[in-house]
Amino acid sequence: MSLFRRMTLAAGLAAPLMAATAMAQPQITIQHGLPPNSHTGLGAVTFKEQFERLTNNRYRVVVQRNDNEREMIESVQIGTLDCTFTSTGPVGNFVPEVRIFDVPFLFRDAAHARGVLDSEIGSAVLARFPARGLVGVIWTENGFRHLTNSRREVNAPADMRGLKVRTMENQVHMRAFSTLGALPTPMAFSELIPALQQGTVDGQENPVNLFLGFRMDTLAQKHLSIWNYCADAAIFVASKSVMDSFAPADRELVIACAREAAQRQIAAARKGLGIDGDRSSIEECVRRGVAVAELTPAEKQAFARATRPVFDKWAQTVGSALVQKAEAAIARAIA
Ligand code: TK8
Repeated sequence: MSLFRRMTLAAGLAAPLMAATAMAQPQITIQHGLPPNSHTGLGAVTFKEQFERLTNNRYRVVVQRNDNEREMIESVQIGTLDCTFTSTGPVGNFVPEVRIFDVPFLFRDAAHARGVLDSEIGSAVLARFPARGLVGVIWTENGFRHLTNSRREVNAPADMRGLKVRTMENQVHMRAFSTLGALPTPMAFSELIPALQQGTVDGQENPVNLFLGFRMDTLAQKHLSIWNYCADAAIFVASKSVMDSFAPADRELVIACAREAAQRQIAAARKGLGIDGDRSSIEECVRRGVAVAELTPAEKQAFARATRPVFDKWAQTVGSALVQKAEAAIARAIA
């Protein structure tokens, strides 16, 4: 159990005492995985500002960082944490249908991914959360995940053979890497930087803005493949028991504030990546001496075909109606 988790539990135990003295202003805690100046930090702070303002400070919102996303979702599920902005990374372990958004090379670009998240597929997946004690309030974005490694340029499936790559604790991602002949090593984000420092993995995959923010280029990650492997959907997840305890009007405010926060988070996650013409993040990688391989549509299709069995495996774990809709989405993606 991490120090952070112990602190969260300690805060939970202290709650009844605090409630007696501070009945007037209940507290909501939101956790997210990255530093305050990141896109998730911006999302969490926006939620805090909006919710406190729109409720005339009837609530106090506390923002905390926790770089173990599985732990956050577990806490939200049992109700010791109120809500979180998380990537979909470990969410499929709680709501299996979410894994559709982890299927590799499913989405062509940000607009395609956004269209599917906002479509009935996105809503159908959110509808599966309450049965697991969670409320999937709104889809947001973490940015496309791209591969970096210390060993070689990667622009074809064969280049992946034997690469030891840190993945999230996500079965779909792990299977994608093993299907390509790489060696997936799942761990929480908190363990990633030490693993790169110690060279226990050759590579990792994350949005470019995270790669830059954590200076992974200084940790031997000299090769970057812009391959749009996964349009990392992120999500605002709230505890169902906490949401149920709110008056309907306050519940609506949670949703409205999460929507506002998501919009700012999405804009920050996309910044500099070539969407809307701003390529500053990719250019910064080049300036730092990273060898950037931007895969052509044909090269990406080779990866989409090579990882197609991952879709079939995913399909075994979810309902057939969702799979049919996803089939149509994937057909469009690799057509
Ligand atoms: C935090 C995520 C997370 C993920 C990971 O919201 O574990 O690689 O990418 O850090 O951004």
